[in-house]
Amino acid sequence: MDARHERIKAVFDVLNTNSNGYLESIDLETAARRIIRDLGVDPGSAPARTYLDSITGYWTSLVSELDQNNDGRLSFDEFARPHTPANYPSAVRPLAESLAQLCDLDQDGFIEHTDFVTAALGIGFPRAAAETFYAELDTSREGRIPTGAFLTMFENFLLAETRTAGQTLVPN
Ligand SMILES: [Ca+2]
Ligand SMILES: [Ca+2]
Ligand SMILES: [Ca+2]
Repeated sequence: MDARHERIKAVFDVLNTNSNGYLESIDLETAARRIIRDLGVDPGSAPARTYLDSITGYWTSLVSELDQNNDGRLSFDEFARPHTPANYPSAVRPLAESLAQLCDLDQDGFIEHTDFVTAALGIGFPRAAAETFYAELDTSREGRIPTGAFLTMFENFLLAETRTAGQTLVPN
C-alpha cells in the first residue's frame, strides 16, 4: 500500500467505528455529530447544518459512484477510488470547506489549535497523532492555521502520492 492509500486506510479505519469492514452512512454521521458536539457548536446552527448536509452529499456521491453491489455500504477498495484529482472538486471539496467553516468557531479565518485537535479526535484519531499532525501544519507556530492551509492539507492528505502532513495518523 502506498503512502496515499495508507492515509486513506487510516481514515477508513477510524470512521468504521463498528469495525465491520464496511463504511456506512451511520459511521460518517456518528463522527460528524461527535465533532459538532465536542466543538460545542449548536447542532441547529448554520455551520452545523451545512456540515451535516455536506456529509450527506459526500456519502451520496460516494455510494452513487462506487457501491457496485448496491448494498449501501463501502469496502475500503470502493472507498479509496473516488479520492482522485478528477473527482475531488465535486465529491470531496464541499466536505472539506464545510468542516473548515465548522472548526473556525469565531469565523476569523483561522482554525485554532484546540478546535483542530477536537475535530481530529471526533473523527476518531488518537490525541498524540492529532497533536503531531497539527504541529506539522502550524508552520508559523502561532497556535492557529489559516482555513486555506487547512483546505490544502485536506487535499494533499487524500491526493498526494508521497508522504505528506498527517502521515502520523497512520498506525505503525
Ligand atoms: Ca461500519
Ligand atoms: Ca458495496
Ligand atoms: Ca477561528
